Amino acid sequence: MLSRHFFILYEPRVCLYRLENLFTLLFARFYGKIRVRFYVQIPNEVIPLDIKKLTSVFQLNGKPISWREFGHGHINSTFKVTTDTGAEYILQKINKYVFRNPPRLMSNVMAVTDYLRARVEDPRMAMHFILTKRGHPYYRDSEGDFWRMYDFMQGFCLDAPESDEDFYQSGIAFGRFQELLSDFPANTLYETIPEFHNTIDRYRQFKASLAVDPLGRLACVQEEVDFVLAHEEVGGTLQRMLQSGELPLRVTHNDTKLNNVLLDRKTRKALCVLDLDTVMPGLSAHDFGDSIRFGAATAAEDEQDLSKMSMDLHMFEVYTRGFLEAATKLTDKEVEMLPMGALIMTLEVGLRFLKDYIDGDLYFKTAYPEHNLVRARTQLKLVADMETKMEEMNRIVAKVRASVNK
Ligand code: GN1
Ligand code: MG
Repeated sequence: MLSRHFFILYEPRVCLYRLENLFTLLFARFYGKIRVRFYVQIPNEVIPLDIKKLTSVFQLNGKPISWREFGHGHINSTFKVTTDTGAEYILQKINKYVFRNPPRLMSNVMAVTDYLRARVEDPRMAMHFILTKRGHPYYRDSEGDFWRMYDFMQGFCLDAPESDEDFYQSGIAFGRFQELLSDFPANTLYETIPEFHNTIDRYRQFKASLAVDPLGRLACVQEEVDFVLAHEEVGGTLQRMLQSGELPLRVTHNDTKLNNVLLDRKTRKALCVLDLDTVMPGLSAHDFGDSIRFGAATAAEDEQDLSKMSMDLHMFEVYTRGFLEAATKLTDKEVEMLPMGALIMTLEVGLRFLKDYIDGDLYFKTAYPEHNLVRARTQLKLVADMETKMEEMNRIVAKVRASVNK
C-alpha cells in the first residue's frame, strides 16, 4: 500500500499537476484568476509508441517531425503532430475500454462531420478527419488499438469562461450544432455507448457497484451515496418523458463542456464543437444541461473547497440566450425541460464519478488517488445548489424564450 502511494505521489503527471496548482496560486496574487498549465515535450526515444510508423499510415501532408501530448480529456490519449511541411494534426488513440466499437464510433463521426461540412461556410466550422492510405477513417494496430487523425484547427478552448461573451459563444456553438443537425436522420447513428445518458440505467449500474464495493471504499462515502440514492426519482424524469414520447429524440453531442468549443483567436467567436465521440441520438436538455453543469459552475469540476461551488444564475441566463438564439426548432416541452436537464446532467456525472471511485477508478483518468471522489463531491454540491434555484432557472428560460421569439 505504501509503495503504491509513493508511486502515485511521484508519478510525473501528479507532480506536474501539483506544480501547476502551486504556480496558479502564486500567479493569482499578481495577475488574478488564471489557470497555469504546463506542457511537456516528450523526447522521441521515450515515447511509448512508434508515432512515425503509426502516422505514416495516414494521408498526411509531409513527414512527422515533432509531437507532444495534447489536451486534458478524461478518456482518449491525444497527441499533436507537426510535419516537415508545417502541417499540424491531432493523433488520437481511442479508449477501447470506454468505446467498445470504435468502427461504429468513427462511422457516426464521419457521417456527422461530412454533413456539417456541407452546411458551413468556413472549413474551421467542422472537424476534418484524415483517411488512411487505404481509405479508412481509423487505423487498427497490432495491439488491437484504434487510432485516428484529424486536422489541428487554429483556435483555442477554455476550461472556464473568461467573460460572459465566451460562455454566450459556447451556447451559440452547441445551439447551432443542434440546429444544423435538426434534419439529420438520428436513427441512422449508432448508440456508441449504449444508455449513455439513460439516468435510470445509470442508477442500476450504480447500485450494482454498491453491491460489489471491490475496494471497501463505500464506508467512507456513505453520505454521498445517500444523496445520490435520494435523488433517484427526479433523476429519471427526462428518461421517462422520452419513453412516453413527450420529448423527441435528437442528434446530440452528449459531452457539451465549454472546453469542447473551439473559439477563434482573433474574434473569440465560436468556430465549432469538438470531441464528437459521443454524438448519437439523445435529448436536447442533456446537451444544454451538461454545458450549464460545467460552465455556469463557480468552481472547477475538481475543486477541493466545496464552499466555492455553486451555480451562477447570471451565467445560466447568458448561456440560455446563446443556445436558444441558435437552436430555433426545439419544441415548447423541450425548452421547458432545459433547467431539469442541468440538474439531471449534474446528478448523473456526480453519480458516475462516485461510482468510478467505488469501482477503483477504472473509467475516468485521475491525477491523484481521491480525484474521482473530489469530482463527485463538487457535482453533488452543485445539484443541491441548483435545487434551490430551480424556480429562478425556469423563469429565466421562459423570459429568454419570449425575447428570442419576438
Ligand atoms: C468525459 O473526456 P471528456 O472530458 O471529454 C466523459 C463525459 C463526462 C466528462 C466529465 C465518453 O469527457 O461523459 O461528462 O468526462 N466522456 C465519456 O468531465 O464518458
Ligand atoms: Mg469527451
